[in-house]
Amino acid sequence: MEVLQFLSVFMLVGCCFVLLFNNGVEGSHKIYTDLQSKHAVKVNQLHRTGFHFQPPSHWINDPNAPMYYGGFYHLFYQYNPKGAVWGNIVWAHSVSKDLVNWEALEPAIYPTKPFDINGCWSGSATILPGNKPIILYTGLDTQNRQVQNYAIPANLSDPYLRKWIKPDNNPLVFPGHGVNASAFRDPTTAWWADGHWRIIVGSRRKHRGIAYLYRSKDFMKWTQAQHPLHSAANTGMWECPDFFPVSIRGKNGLETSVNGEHVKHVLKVSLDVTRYEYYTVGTYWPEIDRYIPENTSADGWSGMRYDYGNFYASKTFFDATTNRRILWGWANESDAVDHDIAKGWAGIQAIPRVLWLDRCGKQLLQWPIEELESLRTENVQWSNHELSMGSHAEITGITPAQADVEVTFSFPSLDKAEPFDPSWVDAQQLCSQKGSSVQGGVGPFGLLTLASENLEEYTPVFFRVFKDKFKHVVLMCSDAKSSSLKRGLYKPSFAGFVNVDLSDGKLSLRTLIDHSVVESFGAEGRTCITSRVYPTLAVLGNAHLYAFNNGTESVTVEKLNAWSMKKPRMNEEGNRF
Ligand code: DQQ
Repeated sequence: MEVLQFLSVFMLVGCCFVLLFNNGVEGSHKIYTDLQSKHAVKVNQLHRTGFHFQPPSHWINDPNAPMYYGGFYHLFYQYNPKGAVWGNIVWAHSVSKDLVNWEALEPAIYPTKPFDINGCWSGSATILPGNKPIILYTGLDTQNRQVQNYAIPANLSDPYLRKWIKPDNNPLVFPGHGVNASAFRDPTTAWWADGHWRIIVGSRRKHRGIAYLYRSKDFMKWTQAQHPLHSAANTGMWECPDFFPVSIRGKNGLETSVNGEHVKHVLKVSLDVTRYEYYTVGTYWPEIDRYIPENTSADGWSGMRYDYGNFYASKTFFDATTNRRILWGWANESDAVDHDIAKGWAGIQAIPRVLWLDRCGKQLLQWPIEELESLRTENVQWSNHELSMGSHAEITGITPAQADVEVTFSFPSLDKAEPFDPSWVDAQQLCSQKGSSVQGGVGPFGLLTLASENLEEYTPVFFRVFKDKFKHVVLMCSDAKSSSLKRGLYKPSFAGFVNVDLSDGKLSLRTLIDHSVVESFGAEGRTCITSRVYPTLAVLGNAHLYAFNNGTESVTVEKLNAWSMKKPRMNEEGNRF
């Protein structure tokens, strides 16, 4: 009893501390009042990325309202123009012709009105009939309530959409009766069904994560539906929900309002409590406005993830010009706040990914947009290169700190796979126990990325195959444990299981390496992991790349194709299309 009392007091004090610390506003980002307006004196280039999306300096977080309009891809994002930690947030805006080269424009939305004076937080774009974009975003009003506002372009004939108007009939949506006004944010792209537009807004009631549903005939007057579109117990605040249809056949994306026989739906939520996301695949019935996940989609902490690493607040959009559904996600830092201040910047966006439903209908597949391949330059190829137990072979002839690597490994048999203990449900924990250097049977094998010459530092991305009673279990890891000699960094052993058929004795891996980010796609995009790492020795020209095998079964690099990656135009001053 005493222990229970102690725990409740402890939790109560903890909650008060969190609320006080956040100025009473329940927002998910830590607030450093003394640092948020500290301009970067100098931007440290060492760990800046070569081909990932980032502004020239300061803090970025969530991607907002991605869309295609007027011949340009538009990306907005949460940005602090005054410092390298979260704060002073505005909607920064960039445009691109190819999702690879970017030009920065003036911020599109920033606090000016009573309905957003305390913050312009995340939101989404909808293209209304007549090709008219409209943005819905969360404003923090004069009382710090989270309300949903809209903004429209001042001039539709400007393909850059430089100026946005926030009309005075805002906010469109107030937190209704019983809705927690400090946990009510991140409206989705709207979809049209049964004569109404619909959106969902992320929230929570106590510990239950909720996607509140709103309907409107004219996009201006919104009514809260009697019940949420979906909710799940004990998942905490749902940030940045995303809800969209996927085709049950083929790779083509679908416009957000499409539904029918050949369609399933995906609901993704970002869990504020731990900063990871999960998604479910299910069915949406517009007549009753219910979404029900399939029984193969765990709806909670053990759910499927787009990415098992640094990847949060993601958002998709439908690119009608190429029929793709494209995913953007924020690859947050893993270093400490004083490092961010010293760097003068924090946060990047992961490479945009095409996303579609796997043939089995149970999970999504993801792959970097093909436009990225335009940056590939020097190329090295291997075929049938055997990796005996305990060996590592250097991949030379490209720039290992800025590279794109595609590799297929094969193994003659699975007989030596280690036994799987069914209590191993947590992939990350398993990866941290059985790292890349602990000998296994089939695996660990993979790549040692951002490695120093004598392996004082390296970020291994690898597979390890286990034998369960009736099937094989494949673990994929991106392990930051040995990524840097620097202290005080978060160095997680990110990992996920890979649902893949091993009957052909092969496993493939694609890894994008970019100075402080290693973004990996296992088994054709079945499991993806992004790690943010900060090597001290394995930097720039001193970084190395190896293929390795630490399993007793020999493994062959059946095919390897690796490229140095060029730097695109990336939001620099004077960069004009
Ligand atoms: N970031 C935004 C919020 C969102 C959170 C504020 C997720 O709208 O819930 O910058 O990272």
